[in-house]
Amino acid sequence: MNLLIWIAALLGVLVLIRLMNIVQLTAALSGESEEEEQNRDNKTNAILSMAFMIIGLVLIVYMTLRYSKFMLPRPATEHGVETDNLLWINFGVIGIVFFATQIALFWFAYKYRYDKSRRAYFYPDNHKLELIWTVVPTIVLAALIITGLNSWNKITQSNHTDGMKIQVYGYQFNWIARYAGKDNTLGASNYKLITDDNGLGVDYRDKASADDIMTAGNEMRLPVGIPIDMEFNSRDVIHSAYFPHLRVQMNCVPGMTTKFYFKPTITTAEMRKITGDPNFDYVLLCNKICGVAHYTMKMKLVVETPEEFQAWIKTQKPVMETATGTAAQEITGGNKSVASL
Ligand SMILES: [Cu+2]
Repeated sequence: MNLLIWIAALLGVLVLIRLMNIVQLTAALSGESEEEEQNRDNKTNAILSMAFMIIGLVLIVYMTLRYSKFMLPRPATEHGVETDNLLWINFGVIGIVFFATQIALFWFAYKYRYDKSRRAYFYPDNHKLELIWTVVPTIVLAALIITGLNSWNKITQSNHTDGMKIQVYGYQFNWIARYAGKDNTLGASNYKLITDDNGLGVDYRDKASADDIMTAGNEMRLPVGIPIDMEFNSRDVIHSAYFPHLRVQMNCVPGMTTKFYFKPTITTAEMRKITGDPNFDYVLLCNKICGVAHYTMKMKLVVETPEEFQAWIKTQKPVMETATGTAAQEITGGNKSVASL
């Protein structure tokens, strides 16, 4: 089948070449000079390039409007509103420059196509023009970068300490979430302690780990309106924790802890109303091509009221109970009662 398509395409090209030969022959027979013929070709190409520009630009506008429903819904976090604004300012600037340069490019090609009666104008340089097209983009880019950096610093500043501590652990190929529990302190963890039983390498000797909670099943939850101080780790390769609707993304790097501080503002139930999709769910995805099953790294995220969240977290098991004995026993010297602290 493929071979047939290729042969058909090849035959099509051959037919086109023959057709062009015929056109040339008829032109020669009708006594048209080579120059006249070139002029005619130039004009045809100039008109075609204008048509290409108009159709292209119209299609860009049409596709953007037609498929905008596939864009992310409005941000479900406080900082997300700010990053979205930055994004749209960037799109605006890029859009204006794109339309201006494309129209100028095609218009010049059309307007200044070869004309026998026109002499080329020798115009080697213009310092004023060069100054303008250097200074204006410099100012615009500097403004974009400085406002972007300011926002980024505000979002990632390190003195956030009031947030609920949650650790998100990436591994090939899924996620684990660990909540800090009542003391809001995550027990120490160390990659050297990772075993089959203790997937996060939690140090059970650290009392802070006693009330840490690990989520069961492929789901994590967050309370709405409460600041979250999220830590990210990886057990193997670099992953990237990506909550598209929360506008949160952070690399998970083996051997180091990265952080993201944010505050969810819209619950899953509210977002279902906003999007008009009764099956809408927030997700945590991996945004680094991390291996063969990268695409399966997906965890459901539920954002709910603090009351609903509290009710749910009570049903989750402490990390120590999820360790099936040996690991916790070894480290605590067989003192399993630590789990009930
Ligand atoms: Cu991954």
